Amino acid sequence: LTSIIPPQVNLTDGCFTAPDIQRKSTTLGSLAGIFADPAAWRAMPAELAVYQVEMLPCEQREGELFVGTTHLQPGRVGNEFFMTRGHFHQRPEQAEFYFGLRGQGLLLLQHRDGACTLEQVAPGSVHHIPSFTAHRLINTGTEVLSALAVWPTVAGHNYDTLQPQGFKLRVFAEGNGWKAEAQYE
Ligand code: PAN
Ligand code: ZN
Repeated sequence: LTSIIPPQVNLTDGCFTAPDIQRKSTTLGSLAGIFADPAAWRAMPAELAVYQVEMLPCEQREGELFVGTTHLQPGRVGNEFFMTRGHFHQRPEQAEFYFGLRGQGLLLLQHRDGACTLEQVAPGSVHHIPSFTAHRLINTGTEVLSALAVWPTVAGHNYDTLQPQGFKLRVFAEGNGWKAEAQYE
């Protein structure tokens, strides 16, 4: 019997070593309508990479799981921290786990009833994203925020449900910290 070398993930930064790893970069230019201050967004370079997702390939059938890492750069658009687009799952009952590995930030959860919660993301933090809950990572720190995620391959992404209003809560820099502001009722 022989043994195989599995893919490796560096748990201090979430970087994978695997021949067939898939990577997707999201630029500031592709995040139109996401940040609160459109003038500040327009004044910044569109080609700037705000976050990169790397994940292991997996067959997208019922019961299977994806694993991947989001690397979210530090930065702001105006006073608002860099963040992921955020989504409900296409199959909204599908849950997910996030694990903080590097950097400091927040996980914004918007529940089915519209209530929002913020969880502190830091190395070692474990985040259960329940069914029917939209989620977004926010980098409130000065270094890259990296979070590992595990989610069902059938979950999919639904970016439309949150539009046009977006999440009910936004997070802005205040002094050396942050403040959250409700956007609408
Ligand atoms: C993550 C996210 C990743 C990028 O893998 O897809 O952080 O965020 P957006 O998809 O909102 O741009 C995940 O939650 N998958 O389900
Ligand atoms: Zn998700």
